[in-house]
Amino acid sequence: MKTVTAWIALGANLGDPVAMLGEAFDALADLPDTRLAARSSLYRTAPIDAPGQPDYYNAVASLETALSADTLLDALQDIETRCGRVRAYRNAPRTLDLDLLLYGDEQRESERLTLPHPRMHLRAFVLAPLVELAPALTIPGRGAIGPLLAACADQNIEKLPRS
Ligand code: PH2
Ligand code: MG
Ligand code: MG
Repeated sequence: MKTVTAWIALGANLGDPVAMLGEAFDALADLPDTRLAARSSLYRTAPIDAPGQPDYYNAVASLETALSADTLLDALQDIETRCGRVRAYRNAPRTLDLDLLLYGDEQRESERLTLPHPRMHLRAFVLAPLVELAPALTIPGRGAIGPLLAACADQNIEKLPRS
């Protein structure tokens, strides 16, 4: 079976975010034709572009998947819905947000899906857990994640001990 490495960002800032991210990792591990290859630590992070919201909890996962990028995106949205996400408005606080960051080295821009994720290279809450799991990773069109994370030093994030 031909598989691709996909990277997923997990985020939550309502309800019980730590429990929610645990459920989300379990749901990712249960996806068809997919193996959950690695999961990062959880990070407590100050909200970006979301003034006045509670802190987020963020993490990333890597998947080895035979699903297409579009089918994987459908599956991520299905998990969000099952976990109680309501799409109120852009950047509304959320029980669970699952973003497809990278699908192999694919670069594309469509109405539904832009790859790599268009803001991932600017966000410490994505880059720090990525550096934890894959320090040599590069983002197609953006470069190596280490220097990109160094450029986000002003963003407040705290790595939580693994439980
Ligand atoms: N997600 C957003 C907007 N702002 N800030 C943090 N710290 N973490 C997030 O996951 C996040 C955010 C929209 O998806
Ligand atoms: Mg999202
Ligand atoms: Mg998001």
